[in-house]
Amino acid sequence: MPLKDKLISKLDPMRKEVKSIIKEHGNKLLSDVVVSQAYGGMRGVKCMVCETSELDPEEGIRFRGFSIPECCEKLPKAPGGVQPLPEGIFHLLLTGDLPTEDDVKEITEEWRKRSAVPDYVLKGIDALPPDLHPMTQFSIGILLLQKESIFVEKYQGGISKYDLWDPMYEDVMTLLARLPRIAAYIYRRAYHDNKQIDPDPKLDWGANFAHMMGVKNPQYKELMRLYLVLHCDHEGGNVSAHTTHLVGSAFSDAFYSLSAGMNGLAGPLHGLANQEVLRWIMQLKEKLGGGVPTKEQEKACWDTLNGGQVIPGYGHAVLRKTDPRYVAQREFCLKYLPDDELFKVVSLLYDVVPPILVKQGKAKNPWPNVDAHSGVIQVYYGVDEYDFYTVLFGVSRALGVLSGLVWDRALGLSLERPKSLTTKRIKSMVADLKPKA
Ligand code: NMX
Ligand code: MLT
Repeated sequence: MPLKDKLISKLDPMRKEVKSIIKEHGNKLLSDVVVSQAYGGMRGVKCMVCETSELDPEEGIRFRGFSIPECCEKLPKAPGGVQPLPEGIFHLLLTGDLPTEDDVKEITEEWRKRSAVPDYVLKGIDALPPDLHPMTQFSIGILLLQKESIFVEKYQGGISKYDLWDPMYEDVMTLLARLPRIAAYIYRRAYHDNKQIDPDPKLDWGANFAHMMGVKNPQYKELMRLYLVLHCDHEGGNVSAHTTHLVGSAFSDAFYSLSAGMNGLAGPLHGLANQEVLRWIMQLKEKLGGGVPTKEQEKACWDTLNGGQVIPGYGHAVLRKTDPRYVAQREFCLKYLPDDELFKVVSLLYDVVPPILVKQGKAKNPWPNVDAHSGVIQVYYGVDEYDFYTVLFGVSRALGVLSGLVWDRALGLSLERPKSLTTKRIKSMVADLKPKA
């Protein structure tokens, strides 16, 4: 069944289920909120809905119920490849079903048909300073695509809010189709004298992205597929997903919503940590002049902590174990680049950093997250321009947050508008508030 028809077949049952949950259980308590959570980034407050994935603090992410190892095993591969295809994870996130080989072929073809980036978008990017941060260029590139939003056209034409998922789906498919070209264009312009590489219509979405970036090693195509699967979604509360969802809740279209989400991803406590990890490791290597004795690594960690900074790539707002996305990348390295010097540094840091964070006693999770590992693999394949790494993350994250946007509109989710309090108001309330049991 074509992707859109499959989605349509899921809409009514899901809408009915949600309606009946709200009707029968709408006034039941999901979460209490204590004062420290209001000041502390709402950590742990269960107050939003995301259908595409769910994060368990001890196990890590499950995409529509499937763990990372299960996705790596069950999702279709490219001919001759062993890594899962991003088209497959998109199918899973959007429909909740594992795709067949034909399902992923259909998505590859659909994205290929929609992939031509209008000239004014490329010209708009050309007008930016080439050394403007790639994430800023990426966010602007996404916004420039907004001119063709079908969602806006339909909204202005007068459409029922229950049908808005349809033009949202159309925009989402077009946006995803064009993202690799925009990202690769920014990359080649910033770091390769603007020598652009035309797309190859025979390639799948991830492989074509790798091709347009200009990395010759065929293994990089496999890495790109895995990378785009691993970073795609991390339930609804992370900054990029939450921002995309929040902006979308005002019926802003997919372009506005994703661009906003990408601006959140560009923060060093979120996606930009992947560039910061590499910067930190390279500074460390420079200080050590080649050798990497453990004592020096320890000192570098303490210097960072004593300087009031975070060790990038470690810690997490929800996870309390090593991130399975870190593990999947480590397995890739053990298979393809076991003797790489930077991989060895990353492995050594895995031994050194957690005990130090435990000793410092602040971080609730001393273990590495996804960003601790991704950059060194890029360097191995020649992509050593760290400032670009968060764009790679962004192309992948779009798969999850845009699937989420389609479901937000399909389920008729409301404008997001929580209640805020002033400190004065909280002070006036605290005497009468009960402590959490
Ligand atoms: N290095 C040093 N201190 C840390 C670290 C770290 N890696 N992680 C947490 N802490 C500190 C944190 O700054 C806080 O300090 P303070 O009490 O002075 O404010 C304290 O430990 C408690 O923080 P947590 O409750 O453990 O973590 P929180 O949920 O607030 O923040 C992160 C989560 C991810 C923002 C935090 O762990 C961090 O800054 N990590 C480094 C940056 C990073 O790798 N971000 C990428 C996350 C994954 N992603 O892709 O988005
Ligand atoms: C993510 O992938 O979004 C990060 O791990 C951050 C998070 O989940 O909060």
